[in-house]
Amino acid sequence: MAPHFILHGDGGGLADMPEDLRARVRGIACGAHAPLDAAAIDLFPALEIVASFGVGYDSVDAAHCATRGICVTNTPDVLTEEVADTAMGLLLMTARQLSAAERYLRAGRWVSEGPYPLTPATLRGRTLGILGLGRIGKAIARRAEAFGLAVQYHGRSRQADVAYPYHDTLLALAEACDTLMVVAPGGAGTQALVNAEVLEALGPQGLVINVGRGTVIDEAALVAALQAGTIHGAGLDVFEDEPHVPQALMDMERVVLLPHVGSASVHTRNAMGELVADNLIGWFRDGAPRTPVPETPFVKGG
Ligand code: NAP
Ligand code: 8YV
Repeated sequence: MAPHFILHGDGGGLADMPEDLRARVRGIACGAHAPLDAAAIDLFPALEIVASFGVGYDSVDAAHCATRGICVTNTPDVLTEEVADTAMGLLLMTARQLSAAERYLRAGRWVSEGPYPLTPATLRGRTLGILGLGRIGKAIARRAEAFGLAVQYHGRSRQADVAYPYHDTLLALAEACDTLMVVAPGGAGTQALVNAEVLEALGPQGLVINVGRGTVIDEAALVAALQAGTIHGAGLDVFEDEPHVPQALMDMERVVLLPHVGSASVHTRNAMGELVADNLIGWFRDGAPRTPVPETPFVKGG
């Protein structure tokens, strides 16, 4: 099959591309690891589309793209179930200290010291508060119901298609639950929403799981709350400054840390990659991308 595109660049610095080449670039495929701010976007005067590899697109200045008529696309739906699976795994690992228990076995301590200590925390009897009951949040909620957990949620608006109790502030949600599942997008609107007050409201049995974006939690406040016993534990797949994880979190046994693997199976990453390609092909061949973000609902030439 003939290639659809002439490819340039391999994730290196955009500013390092020769100016005459930048002038000809009409589409960019990118991931969250390579932020595209307004200055980077404006290096490409002929740019028509930014196809982002991921559902969260806080790393792309979509508002700026909108002002230039540049279409931004993301990869919704194809990763929803995978990320929800990861979120439930992380919750279970955190409540029952499963990675610490495995480290104990591998270190030979089952043989030398006897059974692993009983875990102070359990999923039994917990109420799961979901911050961001969107596509992934709802898939997590369905799984949580099957695990016997009560589900409540907060977002900017009530969701019409679910009957879970809604709280119009995050603090009210935290006061009503002991387990907080963060699956809201990053960006200015959610920056440090989960702060010291919210963590305190969860109480000493509190668990915080984050599969959304690291920036949604005030990481310093989280470290302080864990160190002081204000909450019991945390399970984190995302961090403020990836791939850097604060040593204070690394040092805590009641914290489970994953290297942003929510969608990271071959199956799901292939589906995401295909959607990136379909968006680019859709734009250049048919004039309409498959999954534009709400800020740029553009069709080509219109
Ligand atoms: P989605 O369907 O758009 O859901 C996002 C939810 O967040 C919506 O329910 C929205 O509700 C809520 N929300 C948005 N802004 C908010 C705010 N300022 N305050 C409170 N709630 C807010 O997106 P999705 O497909 O479920 O993906 C959610 C996020 O998961 C992505 O943006 C990404 O950051 C993260 N993610 C992480 C991984 C990973 O590997 N860990 C993988 C995929 C996705 P309202 O509009 O009513 O506020
Ligand atoms: C990816 C994600 O790991 O979709 C998202 O928002 O965070 C993950 O699925 C990431 O986008 C890869 O760059």
